[in-house]
Amino acid sequence: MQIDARPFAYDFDVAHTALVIIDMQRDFIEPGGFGETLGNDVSLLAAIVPACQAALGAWRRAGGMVVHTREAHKPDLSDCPPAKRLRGNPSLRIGDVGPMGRILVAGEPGNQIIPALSPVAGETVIDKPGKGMFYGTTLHAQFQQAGITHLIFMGVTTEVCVQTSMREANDRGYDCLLLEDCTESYFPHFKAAAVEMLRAQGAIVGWTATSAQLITTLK
Ligand code: C5J
Repeated sequence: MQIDARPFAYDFDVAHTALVIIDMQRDFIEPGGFGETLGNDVSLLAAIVPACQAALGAWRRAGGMVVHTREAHKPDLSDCPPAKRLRGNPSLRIGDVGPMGRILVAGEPGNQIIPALSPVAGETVIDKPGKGMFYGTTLHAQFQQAGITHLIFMGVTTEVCVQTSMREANDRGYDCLLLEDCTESYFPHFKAAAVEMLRAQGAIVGWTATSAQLITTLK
């Protein structure tokens, strides 16, 4: 299959491609969660949910592999370096109790994927302690075992966990495509810059396209 992507056409086949959904967690997307507590307008991120649902629905119908990631630490925080915990808002750090449970801790209500994009049986769910999806996870081995060579990305936030994961994937040899309308940042100019730099210099990190382009291609 081929998508008329930017900066040039992206070729893939569903059997060797995974749809990767980065950190669409309640704490980042829902009002009253960690993201809002930090002073962010979460409605910006919530606005991409319908496009994500449409792309995920089409991908599921096509029978492709689906991976959901969560930024999540163990309850004892043994996988959270002090440098990460000490960064950010001193009154609400990783592991502290926030509006939806302990911040970025596995199993807490806010750490769950939003109901609109809930994983279904057979889909892979990865808890990652870092911003990138390969750091401290078995995902690369899982992709190799499944014969995955291409990755299509959605999720939040564009310039943090999405971009880091795409860069990690690019270095491991995957051909990566980002669905532009299925990713968002609390800072729109950060999203715009991240999208530009990922596809610059002849797709130095990867390609970009829209969910509509993917859905049309899969039909
Ligand atoms: C993600 C973050 N998921 N911004 N985390 O991007 O800290």
